[in-house]
Amino acid sequence: MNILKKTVVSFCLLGVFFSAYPSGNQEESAKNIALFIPGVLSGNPIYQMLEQGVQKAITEYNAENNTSTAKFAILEAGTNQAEWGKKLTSLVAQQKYSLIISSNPAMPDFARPILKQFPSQNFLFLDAYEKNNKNIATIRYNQREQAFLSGYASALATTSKELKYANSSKKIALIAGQEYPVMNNIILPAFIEGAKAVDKDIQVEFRIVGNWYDATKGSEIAKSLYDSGVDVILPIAGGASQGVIAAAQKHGFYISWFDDNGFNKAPGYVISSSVMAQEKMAYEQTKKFLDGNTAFGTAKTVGIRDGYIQFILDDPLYLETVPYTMQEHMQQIYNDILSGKITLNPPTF
Ligand code: RBF
Repeated sequence: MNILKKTVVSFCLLGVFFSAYPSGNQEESAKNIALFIPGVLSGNPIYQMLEQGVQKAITEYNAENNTSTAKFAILEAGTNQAEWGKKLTSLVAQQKYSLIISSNPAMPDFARPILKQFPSQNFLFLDAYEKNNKNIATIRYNQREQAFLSGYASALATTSKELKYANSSKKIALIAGQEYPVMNNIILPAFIEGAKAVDKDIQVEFRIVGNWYDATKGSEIAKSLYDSGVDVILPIAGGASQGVIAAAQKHGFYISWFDDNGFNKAPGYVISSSVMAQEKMAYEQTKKFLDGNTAFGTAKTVGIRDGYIQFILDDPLYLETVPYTMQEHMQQIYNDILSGKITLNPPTF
């Protein structure tokens, strides 16, 4: 039923999408942007931030230039990844969009074969890394820093004597939507690295949901981890993360949150938020494109020192939930990365 609903919704959106913009003249099409969501917006802050940033840039551009030439359309490609290539191809085949914006590490793999057929299409991919492709601009976040801080906070929480649900098991976990190279080679290893920097005896469990929407499965996995002694979980599973949060509130364990500020998702249960400035990045990069300044062919990595990775240290719910000594430790490690005392570059693989 749920899947059926999702399919209907994406077809409706597709309908709007295909009929929204009659083919314009050359100048108009130069400002026509398509936003390709590899998944669904609902329950996925990473895509919602992307959409908000692009929307803001378009609105601002039109207001500043007293025009309506900049337009954007959204295609939600849905949760069936087997269809993404086909959907992206039909989007490109319309030859209506001077730029296709998207976000996730797999996007260059989908774009590359399409470029053979449509060599003039340009793409901007955030949360992705593709070097030396003249049609593609990519910017990824330093997720070694982001996940290291999550691991560090999770380890401080599990070993804390002052946190109500911490059981000193020294067992924490990461639940991911699926396995992919950035998860296996950067995020998980850095989560472990951060945890072990606090206490080398911390044990890190890793589980996979198998998709980015099944909250029931997320909840079941979280419950079984909790039963085995895990008291802090980092969910990176899109809509399925909601199930992990529900389990935390039901059984009593902590959540380490990723990508956006998650403290108000379950007040008292969220001990950290390690965030990426995806909305800001989408806004800036869309503006840059509208001004004709996108650096196609480049691959950039941005992190804490650039202001695109942050660890939330001042949210009232953080200050309320987390013991003062833990806040001090987090501030210290954050400062050490910011000052360059600790360097955490993402590995190449
Ligand atoms: N993250 C989400 O939050 N929601 C998604 O639907 C989602 N889908 C993904 C699909 C693929 C093929 C890949 C490689 C990653 C996906 N991610 C998704 C993970 C996302 O790119 C990022 O790694 C995490 O959000 C952590 O920052």
